[in-house]
Amino acid sequence: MKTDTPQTIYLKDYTPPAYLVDTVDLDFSIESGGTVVTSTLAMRRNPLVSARPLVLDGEELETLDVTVDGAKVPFLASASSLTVDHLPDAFTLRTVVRIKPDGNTRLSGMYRSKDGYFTQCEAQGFRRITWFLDRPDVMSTYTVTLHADKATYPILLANGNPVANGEEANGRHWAKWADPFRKPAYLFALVAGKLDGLFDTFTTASGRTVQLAIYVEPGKLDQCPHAMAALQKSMLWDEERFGLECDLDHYMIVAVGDFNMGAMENKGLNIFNTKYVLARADVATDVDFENIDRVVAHEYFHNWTGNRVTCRDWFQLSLKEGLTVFRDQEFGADLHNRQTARIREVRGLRAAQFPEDAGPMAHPIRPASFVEINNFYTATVYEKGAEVIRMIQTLIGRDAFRAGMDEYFRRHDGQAVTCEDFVAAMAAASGFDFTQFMRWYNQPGTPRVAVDGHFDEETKTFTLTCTQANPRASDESPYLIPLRVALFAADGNLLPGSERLLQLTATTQSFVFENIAVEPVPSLLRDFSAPVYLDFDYTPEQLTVLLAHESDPFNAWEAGQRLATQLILDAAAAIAAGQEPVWPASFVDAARKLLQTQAGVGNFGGAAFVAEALTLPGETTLAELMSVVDPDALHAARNGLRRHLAEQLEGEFSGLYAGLTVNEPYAPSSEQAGRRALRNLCLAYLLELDTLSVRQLALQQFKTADNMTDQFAALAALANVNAADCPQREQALADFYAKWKNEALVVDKWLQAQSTSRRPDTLATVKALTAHPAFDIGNPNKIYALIRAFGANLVRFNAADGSGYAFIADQIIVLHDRNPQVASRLARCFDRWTKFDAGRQAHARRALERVRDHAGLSRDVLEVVTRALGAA
Ligand code: B3K
Ligand code: ZN
Repeated sequence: MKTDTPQTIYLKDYTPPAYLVDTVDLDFSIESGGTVVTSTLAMRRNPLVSARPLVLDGEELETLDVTVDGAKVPFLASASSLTVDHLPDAFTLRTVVRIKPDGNTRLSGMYRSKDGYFTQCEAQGFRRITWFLDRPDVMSTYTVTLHADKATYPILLANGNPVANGEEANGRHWAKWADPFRKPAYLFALVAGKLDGLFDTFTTASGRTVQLAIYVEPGKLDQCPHAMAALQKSMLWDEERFGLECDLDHYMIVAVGDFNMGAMENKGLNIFNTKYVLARADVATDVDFENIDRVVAHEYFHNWTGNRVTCRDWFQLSLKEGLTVFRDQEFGADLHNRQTARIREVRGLRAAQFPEDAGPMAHPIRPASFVEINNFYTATVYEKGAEVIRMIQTLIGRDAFRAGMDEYFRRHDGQAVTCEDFVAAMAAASGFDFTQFMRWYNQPGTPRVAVDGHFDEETKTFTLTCTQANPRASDESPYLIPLRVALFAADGNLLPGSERLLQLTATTQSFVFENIAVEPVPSLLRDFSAPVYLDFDYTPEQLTVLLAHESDPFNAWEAGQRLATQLILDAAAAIAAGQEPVWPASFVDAARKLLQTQAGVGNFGGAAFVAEALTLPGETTLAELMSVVDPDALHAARNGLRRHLAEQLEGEFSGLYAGLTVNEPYAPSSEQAGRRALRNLCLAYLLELDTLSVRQLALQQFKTADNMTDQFAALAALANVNAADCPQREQALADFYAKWKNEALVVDKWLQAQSTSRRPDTLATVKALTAHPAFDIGNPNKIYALIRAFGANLVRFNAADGSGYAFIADQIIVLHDRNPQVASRLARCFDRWTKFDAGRQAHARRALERVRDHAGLSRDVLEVVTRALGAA
């Protein structure tokens, strides 16, 4: 195969479609030699566009027939388009194609997985099923008929409502579905397979009954109740918070083990990665349970934000994704623990989105161009996009935001629209001027806000001077940045009246607080009110005050993270210079206080908060703060601090470990999950001491745990033990695999515990595991667990000898054609290669060039690798 010269597509080139499709009728005949797809489209010329030929999209289609109004017509077919000219203003286009789902390894379009056939059409998979105008601004109503062998594929599903079914000759059967809602092709879905179903109902606020179903591989029904409950909770929450009712008669979720990403919001027929459906206490962790709540909600919420109102073009992706992530974050916060939810969101943003925004793939939440749209389902579009929506709510308030949502649906229900349309609805409902705010949609890069505090004893004023900059932006105009602040007295009291929402609108701007008697401690960017880096020259004493007294949980946590960050970065510099790091007693004292307040004495008490506060910032996040990353020194520094805390606080950790046992039966409640999180954090700290008794304690927990959270925490902690000789580690790994080798998702955990291990031999282990029966190169979850997770293992992936780079490059080459989307995600492991020393850069460059020069490289990987090499 020859590499096509990749074409860049620009937002500025958008033009409306030349033709519209009013109705789509699809007939799928699923046979062993392939699937024959007959498509009948009622089409007409778009009256707003001047006459031109019809150009349909297609990919890997074997065209058997093309007729217009029943007559054969001349057409021009290439590998990716079918052109028909001299068409009447309105006509019926019928095409017949054969596709080969069994050979579809890309998992885009229609493909086979263990239990049957599934589809994934977003962004451009529908063209791999039939010739079509595969763009989101072409919306149609669909009817779909499926024919297949009844014994092998007893379940036949498509979007909408079942309208008829029957038997056919040769043991075959058929089913017909009709979706009454107009939708773009990317929301099309079908499933044909042997599946078990869990059924329930939901009654909407207006009294309509919606039939709910979750379909999973046979034998897994006992892992579905949590997802069903999550769906029902989401439906209720969206009515209560946004007044949005489910419009469907049938809402189905189908879980499939082979899936490129998390889940897909196809109208009325969501298709999910099993990872976000299946859960039972003994196989899923607290985090898995919570993620399932969030992802089920996310896909359900898309039914309004994405499906009823969709995107005009793929540049507008954040219109639906940023907004829907914001909605699922809010749902998760209401359902679980709002304090720790916000902390985790920011932790995730800093670990993934900030590096992305500083690297070669940096893009605005609404990109201006792309080569392959699948490369833009990113942390920026999703998570930074959600932060942008959150800022809108922060600026106008919750009530106006709700009014803005109402206005958005009033104006645009049934339409394919742009980010401007969304913001215009918010502006109309609130009267707020968002002109300057739009910069958040159009610029890449994380802005930095440097704040300086000046106390004037004479005038009793405290002045905050804020200076913003974003070197990645195309020009120097300032952003509109909402900055939540408060002032604290040195004894930790909040100064009355000092809580303010500042609006930064100029490059440098000062804000004066009056009647301030003594120099206060400013708490800045409370609740992380904007996705920026906030610089303030805090003293450790000031941060200790905030950690102990801040009433905003995010900023209390943030104060602890700032303290730890400074210590680790100083220690890394010392280690790099051949010196011993020094750990001040004040940090240990602050940590001790936190451990003592876990019973609820401190502001946020809760074990969950303490667990977050005592989790040191991750290596990837810290690396962003270094000008040249020394991954070994950073790793040694961070673990040095962990060990120091373990030595100094051994008594506290042991005491808490014993005291935090959960005595009730397992439930994935935030209360229990918080206790487990802190208890397992204590275990992991204690294991830094690597004594025989702690190893045995970990092994004991591993063996006796009645839930996966505790069992896996013990396994992961043991897998991290550096000592060459650790029989407890070997036993836990062997027992875990023996016990769970038939539970695919648990095997993923086993792979990940090893690929993320800090052990020096991790690369050798990962390489060996690629040949283990547990691994399967055709399954994205396995690749993510073993290979991509290794690529995110900062110290091992960035080994000085380049072995980590060479390994990932090999894997990209193995995968690039088989599954370009997954291969391209692996290529993103190289995003930060220019932040390392010259020796590492030389190795990384060689690895990247080797991938780039591979003949026939897929467009997805080529875009990522070219941008990475262009960054040097
Ligand atoms: N909309 C899908 C993502 C599709 C990704 C295509 N490469 C899932 C979601 O965001 O809900
Ligand atoms: Zn989404």
